Parts: sequence; structure tokens; C-alpha cells
Amino acid sequence: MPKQPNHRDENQTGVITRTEAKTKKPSLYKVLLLNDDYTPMEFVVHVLERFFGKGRDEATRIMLHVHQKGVGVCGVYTFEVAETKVTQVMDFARNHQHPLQCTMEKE
Ligand code: TYC
Repeated sequence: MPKQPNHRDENQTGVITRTEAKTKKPSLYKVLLLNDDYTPMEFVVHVLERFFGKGRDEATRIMLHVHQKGVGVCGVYTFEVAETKVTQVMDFARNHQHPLQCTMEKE
């Protein structure tokens, strides 16, 4: 779809103001879970339900993918939302003394 064209309005004082519609889409970031040998599978499923809004079946599918492949995508978000998810998961894992690692990368 074409964006709205730039538009320059000149008011009665001669001041020119831009009224261009700002429609730039934000960059998106994948939030990733990393496999390890110690974090219980059930804990990872719980993380995916609690912080990523997954149902039990989808959470289990993602956990098993990470377990088998080493890394997997939990969701795709704008920068600040992704950063918040990473912090929440890392704090939650640390509080439960699990070595689970969560990170983000630009899509
Ligand atoms: N590999 C872990 C185990 O066998 C399970 C696990 C899955 C850990 C996903 C981390 O991101 C992870 N208990």
C-alpha cells in the first residue's frame, strides 16, 4: 500500500510545518530460549505459558524443539517488549536456581 505523501503546510506567519504521516514500522526482535542439561522440562513449559502466553501444547512443542535443536523462538516483539521478556525469564530462572538462558536477536 502506498504511504501518504509528504506535505508541507505554510500557515499565516509563514512558518512551514510537516504534516507527513509517520508510518514507519518498528524493528522486530525474536526472543530465544537456549537449551541446557539441568533446567527441568516442566519449568521451561511453565515459562512459555507464563511469559509468552502459550497454551500447554504449544509450550511443550517449543520446549521439545529447544531441547532437541539447542535453541528456539518463543515469540517476536518490538525491542522494549522483547527486552522485558528476556529480563523476566532470566530473573525467574535465577530465582529458581535454574541455568536457563533467554536472549533476543533482531529479526
Ligand atoms: N534439556 C533440558 C532437560 O533435559 C530441558 C530444557 C529444554 C532445558 C529447553 C532448557 O530451554 C530449555 N531437562
